[in-house]
This record gives sequence, C-alpha cells and structure tokens, in this order.
Amino acid sequence: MEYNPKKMAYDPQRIERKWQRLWDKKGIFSAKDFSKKKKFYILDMFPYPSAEGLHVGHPRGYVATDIFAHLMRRKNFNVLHPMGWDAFGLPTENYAIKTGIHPEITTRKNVERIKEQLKMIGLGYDWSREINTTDPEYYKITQKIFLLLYKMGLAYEAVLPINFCPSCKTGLANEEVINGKCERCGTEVKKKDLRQWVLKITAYADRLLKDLDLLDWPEKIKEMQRNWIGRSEGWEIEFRIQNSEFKIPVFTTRVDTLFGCTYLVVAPEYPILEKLKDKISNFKFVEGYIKEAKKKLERERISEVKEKIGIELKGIKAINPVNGREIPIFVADYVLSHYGTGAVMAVPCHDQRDFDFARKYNLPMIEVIKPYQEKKELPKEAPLIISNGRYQNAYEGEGFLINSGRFTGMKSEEARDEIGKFLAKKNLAKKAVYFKLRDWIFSRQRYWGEPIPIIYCRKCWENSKFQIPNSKRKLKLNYDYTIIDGKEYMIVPVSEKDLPLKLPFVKKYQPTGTGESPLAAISEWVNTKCPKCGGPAKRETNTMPQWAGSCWYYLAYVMLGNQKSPKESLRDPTGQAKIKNQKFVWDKEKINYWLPVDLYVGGAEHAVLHLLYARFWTKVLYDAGWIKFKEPFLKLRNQGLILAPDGQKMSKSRGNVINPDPLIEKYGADAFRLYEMFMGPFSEPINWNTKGLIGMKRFLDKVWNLFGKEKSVILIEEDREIEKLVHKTIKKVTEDIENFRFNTAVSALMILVNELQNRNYGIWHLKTLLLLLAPFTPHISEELWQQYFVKTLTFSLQTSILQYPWPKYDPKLVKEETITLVIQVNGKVRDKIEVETDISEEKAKELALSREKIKKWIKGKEIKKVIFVPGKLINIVV
Ligand code: ANZ
Ligand code: ZN
Repeated sequence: MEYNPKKMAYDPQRIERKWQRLWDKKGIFSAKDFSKKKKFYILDMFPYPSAEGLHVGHPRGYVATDIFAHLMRRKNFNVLHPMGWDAFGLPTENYAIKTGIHPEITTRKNVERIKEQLKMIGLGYDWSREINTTDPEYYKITQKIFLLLYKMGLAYEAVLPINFCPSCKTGLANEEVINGKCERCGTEVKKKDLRQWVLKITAYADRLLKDLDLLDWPEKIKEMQRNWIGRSEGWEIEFRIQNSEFKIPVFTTRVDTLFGCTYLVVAPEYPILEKLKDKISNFKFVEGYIKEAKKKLERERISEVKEKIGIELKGIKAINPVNGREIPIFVADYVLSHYGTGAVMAVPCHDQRDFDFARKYNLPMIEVIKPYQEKKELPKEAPLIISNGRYQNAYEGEGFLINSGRFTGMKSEEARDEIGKFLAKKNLAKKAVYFKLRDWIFSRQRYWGEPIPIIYCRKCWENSKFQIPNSKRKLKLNYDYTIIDGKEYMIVPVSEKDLPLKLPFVKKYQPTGTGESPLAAISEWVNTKCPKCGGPAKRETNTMPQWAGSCWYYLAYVMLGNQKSPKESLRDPTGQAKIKNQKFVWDKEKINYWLPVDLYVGGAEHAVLHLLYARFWTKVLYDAGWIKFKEPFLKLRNQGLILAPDGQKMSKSRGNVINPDPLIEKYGADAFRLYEMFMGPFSEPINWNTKGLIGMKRFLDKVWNLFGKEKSVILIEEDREIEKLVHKTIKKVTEDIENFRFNTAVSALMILVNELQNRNYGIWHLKTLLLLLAPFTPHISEELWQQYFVKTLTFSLQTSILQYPWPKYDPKLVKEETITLVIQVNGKVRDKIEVETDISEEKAKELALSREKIKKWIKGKEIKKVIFVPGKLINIVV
C-alpha cells in the first residue's frame, strides 16, 4: 500500500531502510575520479573497531561531515567522503589473550557491527573505498613507507630507556604516557632499557612548526602542537671549570639574569662527571645519587610539587663568565639530560625551580630584575616579596636590570641580546635553538601490529668493514648494525618484492614480558634467509605502533578509486570492496586529483599524536617525491564530546554508555541525526538527553503533517512575510553548515516550520523546506520529496533529493528592514530601540533623546557630541 502522509502518521521505520538501500544502489555517494567537477575531499578520523561498537557520542562528527558532504554535492562538487578501519591495536590483542580468538576474526566481527551502525544512521559514505589497516595489502604500503624512512636515514635503532607499561608489557611513546600512566590501561609506567626502532621526527621539528601557519585548524590544536614541538630560542653560555680544561655550556632563555646566577646544576647523566671524578672529592656519594636519579621517570623529575634534591660536587667550582665569580656546581635530577645542554645556570631570584632549590640548600640569591610597574599594581607574576628578611618566591617576569654591572638600568628584553653579544665577542656565548620534541619510538613488543620489515644477518656483519672493539660495543644511534644478546648483526631491509611481510598465525598472544613480542616465539617465522647474502638470518620481531596505519590512510582511499583503474576487475559490481583482495596502487594522478584533504573532522584528543605523526609522514613522502603537497589536512574541525546524562565521560566501566541502536529503532535515524546536531555548539562538550531526541521526533511529525494538509499544495495568496522568511532561512542554513554552526541551522529550520504551520504558504515554500532539511534528515526528506515533487508533479522523475541543486536565495529579500539600534550615553549602553535599517543620524538622535531611559542620563547636561554608527549605535556624549 502507498505510504501516504495525508493518511498516515510519520513512521521512520517504514522509510529509512528503503531509501538507504536505494541510495546505495544508485551510487549517489560514490566519488568519481577525474570528474570535471571541482573536487572536495571530506575525511572523518576513522574509528578503531572496538567490540563495544559505537555509542551516541561517536557519530557526532560523522553526522556533521555527512551534512557538509550533502551540501557540497548539491553545490555541484565532486565529493569524496570515505570510511575505513584503524584496526591494529591493543584491545583486540588483549581480547585474543583472554579468549584465544584470533584478532583477525574479532576485527572482522567488530567491523561488521559498526558498519551496520553507521549505515543505520544513513551516513552516505563511498563504501567502495573502504579500507582496513590490518589488510595485508594495506600494510604492505605501511611497510614500504617504513623502508623509505629507513633508506632516508629517518629510522634508526637505539637502546633507550623507554617508557614501559608493566601491564601491557610493551614500550610506549612519550605521547602515550599521560601523567606517568599508560594511556591504554592506566598502569604506572616504568623505565626500561630496550633495543628500539626510532623515527627521526626531530629532523622535521622546524617544518612541523612553521607549516602550522598554513593550516585552517582550531587555534587550540595548533597551540598544543607548538608546545609539543617546543621551540625555544636563547643563548648557550660557557662556564669554565676552575683549574680544569673542562667547560660546562648551559642553555638559557634568560641571559639577562646572568648576574643573578649563583650556582650551576647538571643532570645526573651529564657526561663529563665521569671525567672529573678525580677532582670531585665526594664522587662515591655522587655516584649513588646518580644511580637513584636515573631510575626515576621524567615526570617525577620535573614535577613542580616535588622537593628538589641534589648534591654539590665538592672540590670543583665554575666561573660565571660575566663577572668572574666562583660558583658551586650541583648535580640534581630536575635538570634533564636530553634537553638543552643538560646543564643550567641557576638564578634563584628569577626562576622558581632554582628558588626552591636554593632555599633548601641555603644558597645565595641575588636579585637582578625589578618589575617595571612597581607600587601601583602588582604585575601578573608577583615580584620578589621579602618578609622576615627572606624572599618568598621568584619573580619570573620582565623588568629593569639591577645589580648587573654595566647593564644595570637596561630593560630585561634588551639586555638579553646585549649580554649575549657581549659574551659572544669573547667566544663565551652563542645563539641557540632547542626543541622539546623528541624522536618517535616506533617499536612495540606486541603481536597485533604491522611487522617491521627488517632482517638481521650475522654473516653480513662478519663480512662487513665494521670492527668495533668490545669495550665500545654500545648501541647508541645506528642505521647499519644492531646488537642482540650481545652479538652484532647487520641490518638488512626486506626486499620490496617480498612485501607484504605478513603477520604469521600464533597460538599464544601473551607478550613475553622480557621485552620481546609473541612473534619471537615462532621460530619458523623468525629464522629466515638474508636477502643480501642468502645466509641464515633473523627477523625483527617488534611490530609498529598503533599510529603507523593512520599516518597515510588518507591516501589509501584515493588509491582505491574507481575510474581508469587497471584493477577494475577487483571490485564487485555492487560497489562493495573485496577488502581481502584489494590492491593499493600508488597512482600519482589520482593522488594529485584528490589531495590534500579539504576538510578533516574528528576528536580533539588527537591534537598531538595522530595529527603530528601524519603531518610528519606527509612531509617525508613529499621529500621523497611520492606526493606533491606538504600538509595532509588543510582544514580541521573538532567535535566536542557527548557526555553521559550524568555529565561523565561515557565508558563501559561506569556503565553509562548510551547505545544509539535502540534509539534509532524507536525514533528514527533522522531524529537522531537532528538531535546530534541541535543539542549544542558542535565543538563543545554536552550531556546526552534522550528527551531532546524525542523533541526532534515531534518536530519531524510536524514536518510530516505539514504535507498532510490539503492546502499545502495550493498557493492561496501571496504572503510576503513567509516568502522573506524562506529566503532568509536558505541563507542562514547554508552559512551555518559552512561554518559548522549546525545547531543554529536546525533552529532556523524549526522557526520556518512553525511559521509555515500558521500561515498560507505555497508549494515552493514546502519544496525549499525539504531541500534544506535533506542534509540533516535525508530519509524523511526523500520520502516527502518523492511523494510530492517527483511522483505527483513529475518535476524530475529520477532525481533523488540528495542530487537536487542546493536552493539559492534572493539577496534583496534577506535584507533586514529593521535593526536594533543601541543607544549609549558617554559610551555606556543605556537603551535599545527597533528602527528602520536606513535611519538617518538626525532621526536617530531625535528618537534617542525622546526616550525616558535616556532623558534620565542627560538631564541638565550639555550635549557635547553625538557619534552615530549607521545600522548599529548612537552615542551621546555629555
Ligand atoms: C637561566 C634562567 C633564569 C632560566 C631565569 C629561566 C629563568 P624553555 O623555555 O622551556 O626552553 N633549562 C635549560 N636546560 C634545561 C634542562 N636540561 N633541564 C631543565 N631545565 C633546563 O626553558 C629554558 C630554560 O629552562 C632555561 O633558561 C633554563 O633555565 C632551563 F630567570 O636559564 B633558564
Ligand atoms: Zn646477510
């Protein structure tokens, strides 16, 4: 039976699946490679296929990009909007450990479930380009890029004290350690020495920083990346050690405080300590301290609250180069060995850490900076406050120099350069730049990741020119050879023709806990032939970190493109990708057509990790000539979290997760989509409230019923007001979608529907309403569209509303006729009135002066001046 809104109530269940299937069949969402239309590439951060499936928070970004994609398609762009699976990772592996079920099986199951959920929401993805990072054909390229990094000197081996999670039994990147705990499981992270693959992201620090300026990203995210990269400009100053040829260079951003430096501090790992041991009278004691300090985590070492403990190096002194004063040297763990020079000049009066330390050990303090504004108001950072004859804290701000010899009286900002240059002339200082960013530890001792395509060959080592005396066999930073169990091996990359290097099946997924991955136990896999000499060799058993696959995935969707592809036969005619057999061809033409990504949407939690790594790989691929662009994601927008109704983050352990499936069953995907957008500003966090969703269903009932009324089809008489409102709504909805103000776009549509209910309207008005609603609520819009505008009136029989051109507005009709004029007296807002848009100054003044509220303020006073800003305000100065 016909489903006729004139006779029946709105029932999303009866229409949603139907249209989803028809859209798929018509291929409405498939992107055309090399189309003449302008391209637009919209990308969602692809999900990890977790067993829990999606909760109502996940699709917030997907609904937004779907709406955006609909708008762009209907504005005649060739839109690419793909989806895939970031499927390597710990939860799947941990599940395998518990159940013995192979991660591949779990992944397949989870993917199916989540894909079904995404389809239920009516999201229009081009599923023919679906990717999965665990597909060997996919990770073949991930491995290829690893080999590229290796050949470019950007991947090396090192034995490093790494962050090690005792529970996950794997090494972690710095970025994966949150407040000293494992990002995944929350266990306290420990230090452990392990042989590691490391990527030289520091070589790109400057470019990663500079190119942020090219990007339309939220300022907050850019700032987080800037801080993470942490570029610091300053001076390196040389301190001589008394009666010794050794020198201690320090890195400082505040040379202006040099006269206030009363001691030096070096990190426990400082290399020359060993060499100075004959001169240091308490060296035994120092050694004990150093041992303890090295065990600590960085977080404990630099923690602000922690008491700063150190030991003086007795028997040696340093010379302050600016005034020749002898000062003591300490070793303390609040100085980090891998930042700057590993040594600092301590200025207790102007650096809080030094202050705390000096206080504890009773070291002299010399004040050298006086804040600019004294007396009147305290500067933001409190200056040194003296009580009971003692300083209470350090003053870290700017000011005039005091107690600084010939530099006294100078402004601190200027003194920085002057003192630096003064010392530079004597060869005691040079300008220096340091970065906080460190190289990326790229190996994990786990099973469910991309195997690192490297082979170790003993025979090649024996034939090599390397002859290293036993005493120096310490692996520091190396591209050529490695040391495993005390034996040297040459590093030999797997040949490209042997890629993908597939993950072998294993029976036990438990990590060994010795720092080796479960792969190490599969001797048939580990033992192999050297690609270079053919001799017996061993495979690397570490795998890549979870972030590897997402470093280049935005390119993978493009490679699966449908046009001109020689691999056409690999696709089945329904457009479903055969994931297992799909080949990724590095097709430069396709890459050049589609990239870079025009709009990227995802959670702000990826501010540094994924977004920094992907930018890094993109720059490497650019340098290698594989791609032509330097930045992958031109524009980025973050969605805010959807919290549980109790305001907490949704999580299985809290038991407050809201599953979208039953809600969609009951209220429909359209109401769900609408609520996700209407609930609040897109980038802000907000609590879920199912009542709001029910409200959206009621709104859609109203829309449905609007069409049920007979009068809707016949224009009774011109209603200029409604005509104008429709034009204004077109403008508002268009601009709001473009600017990610989805919530206000929805309210504009609600206002329009309310007005339509109460007035006489014509068919054009209803048609426009549907055209505007369609991106938000595609199913109901398509249903009504087909019923009213395709079948009955045969406008364009075959057309889906999702392909119908986006409506245009008449600029003349959207101009406001009245505005709110603000009335100020002496610059303070005192009143507001509704006036015609083009009111004259004369008239505005007359009106303003006649207002009771204004009379009160100007009574008995002389009007000195009137300032009039047309269309905005009038200010009366008395
Ligand atoms: C003297 C001084 C005086 C400093 C003063 C600050 C204020 P950013 O901006 O983070 O680069 N520093 C240098 N190397 C360090 C290390 N390895 N471990 C811990 N601290 C180190 O900070 C640079 C400042 O951090 C440097 O400037 C140095 O302290 C400290 F009133 O030098 B300053
Ligand atoms: Zn060999």
